[in-house]
Amino acid sequence: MPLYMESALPPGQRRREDFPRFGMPAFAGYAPTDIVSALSIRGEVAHLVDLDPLTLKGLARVEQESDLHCVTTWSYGKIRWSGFLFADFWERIVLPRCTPDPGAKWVRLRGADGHRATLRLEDILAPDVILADQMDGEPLPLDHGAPLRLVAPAHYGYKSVKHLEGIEIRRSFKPGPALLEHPRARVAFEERGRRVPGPVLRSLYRPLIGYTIRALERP
Ligand SMILES: Nc1nc2c(c(=O)[nH]1)N[C@H]1C(S)=C(S)[C@@H](COP(=O)(O)O)O[C@H]1N2
Ligand SMILES: [Mo]
Repeated sequence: MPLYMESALPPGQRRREDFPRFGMPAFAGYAPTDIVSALSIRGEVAHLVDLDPLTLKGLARVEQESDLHCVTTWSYGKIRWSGFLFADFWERIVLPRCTPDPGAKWVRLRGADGHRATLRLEDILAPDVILADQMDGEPLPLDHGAPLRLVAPAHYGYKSVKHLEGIEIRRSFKPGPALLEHPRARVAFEERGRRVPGPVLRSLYRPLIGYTIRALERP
C-alpha cells in the first residue's frame, strides 16, 4: 500500500499543475470587463426576465472544492469555488418569476464572448452545480469567467460557461460551438462528444492543448 494516493482522475485525463485560461480560440479576442450586466432568462417561459445580478446575492452562499476536466484531456484540481446552487436559483428565482414550460427539459447557457452550451435540466439541477462568483477566496478573475460562471464538475469543462449573460429554457438540445458538443458530456462516462467514442477523441483533442492555451493568453 502506498502511503497516500493522488485522487484518481476520470478516464483519459491528465493532471496539470497550472490553471490556464482555456476555451474556444474563436472567442479569444473577446475582452471581458468587470461590468456586471443583467442576466437574461428567455426561451420557453411565460415571462421574460432580465435579472439584476444583485438578486443572486439574496440566495444562500455555498462553497465547493472541485476539479475542472477539459475535454481536451487536461484536468486541474482542487479549485475552491463560491457562489450559489443552481438548483436554488431555479427554485427561488426562475420558477416563480419566469414560469418555465414544464415540458422544456434543457437549459442553454450563453457567455458574453459568444460561447454557448446546453445541459439537461436534471443535470444542471444536480447538487454540485453552482453559479460561481468567487474562486479561491477572491472575486472570480476575468480569465476564469467574471463576473459569473457555471461550475458543473461532473461534466466536461465546455458546459461550465464563463461570463454568463443569458439562460434559455428549451424543449430540445441544440449543439453549440464546442466541437461535437455531447448532450450530457459526463466525465465519468467519457462522453467527450457526439457519435465519436471518447477514447478516440482523447488523441484527437490532446494536440490542441498547447495551441489553445497560447491563443487565449492575454498580452
Ligand atoms: N464563455 C466561455 N465559457 C467557457 C469557454 C469559453 O471559451 N467561453 N470554454 C470552456 C472550456 S472548453 C473549458 S475547458 C473551461 C475552461 O475554464 P478556464 O478558462 O477557467 O480554465 O471553460 C469553458 N467555458
Ligand atoms: Mo475545454
